[in-house]
Amino acid sequence: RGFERELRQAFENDEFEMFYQTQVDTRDGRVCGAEALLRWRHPQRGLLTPVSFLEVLSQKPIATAVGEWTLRTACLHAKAWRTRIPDFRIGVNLFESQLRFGQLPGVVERVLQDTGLPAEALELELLENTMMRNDSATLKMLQTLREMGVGLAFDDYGTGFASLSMLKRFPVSRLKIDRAFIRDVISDPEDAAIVKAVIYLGHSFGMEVIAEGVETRAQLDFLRANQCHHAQGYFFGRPMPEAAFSSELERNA
Ligand code: G
Ligand code: G
Ligand code: MN
Ligand code: NA
Repeated sequence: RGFERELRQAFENDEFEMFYQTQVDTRDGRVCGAEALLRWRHPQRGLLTPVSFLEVLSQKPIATAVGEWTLRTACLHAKAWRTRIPDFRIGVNLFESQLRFGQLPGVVERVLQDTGLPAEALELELLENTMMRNDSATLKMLQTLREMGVGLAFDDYGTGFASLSMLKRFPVSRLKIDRAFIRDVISDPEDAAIVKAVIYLGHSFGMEVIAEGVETRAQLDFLRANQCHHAQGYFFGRPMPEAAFSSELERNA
């Protein structure tokens, strides 16, 4: 179809670009990582966020190539940022198709080798629908990645149909609390209860927990008071191009 051809052309023309959003340690406010976020710099329509193209892209064969490119680009940038922040980590979102053919551990290993980024510095973000595929091949692949030292984050945690037993079955190393629960966490006692429960749940499983969508000081204070050690959101910074993110690190480090 037309849109698929357009996406393929865009990829070949280098119109895709990675943006980065800061992740901080709530205990001391230090920058400890970033999430890599895909953007399309469209020659006519300007800068496009994934909402306008991700659904189509993710269902096309080209998603696997784009996914490998995002991984490689993000790892290359993160490698440079680790000279400023030695324990800097980079989060990279995966397309479902990247888990389909069993090649992901090999791809990740090659990218880490080529870029010189240590495995502990990479965290792959998975949506529950990816893990809900729930076949033993996917599970084995995720275990291989964890054994390599790569982190696995459960993205948008709490909004979908994931059962608690998935936390037992899958080798997840971090929960990302969906921003839907953070938005009203100060005013809505039910959201507050959910957030506290997810923090407790994650820690009980030996996982790290990061809150998404933090926009205010009050939300940050709540998270810190409840032992949520990591946070991400507009309060700390918007997603920004690589050069802008580098300058921010220079100013803050
Ligand atoms: O901030 P943003 O509008 O970029 O995020 C929109 C959604 O697109 C998020 O849910 C995020 O998980 C997804 N997304 C952003 N970048 C990537 C990417 O590089 N690969 C994949 N698979 N998903 C991404
Ligand atoms: O789906 P995922 O959580 O991976 O993608 C993050 C999405 O959330 C991106 O679209 C990003 O631009 C957006 N985002 C990041 N921080 C905030 C925030 O503090 N508030 C809101 N409303 N959106 C955010
Ligand atoms: Mn994500
Ligand atoms: Na999310």
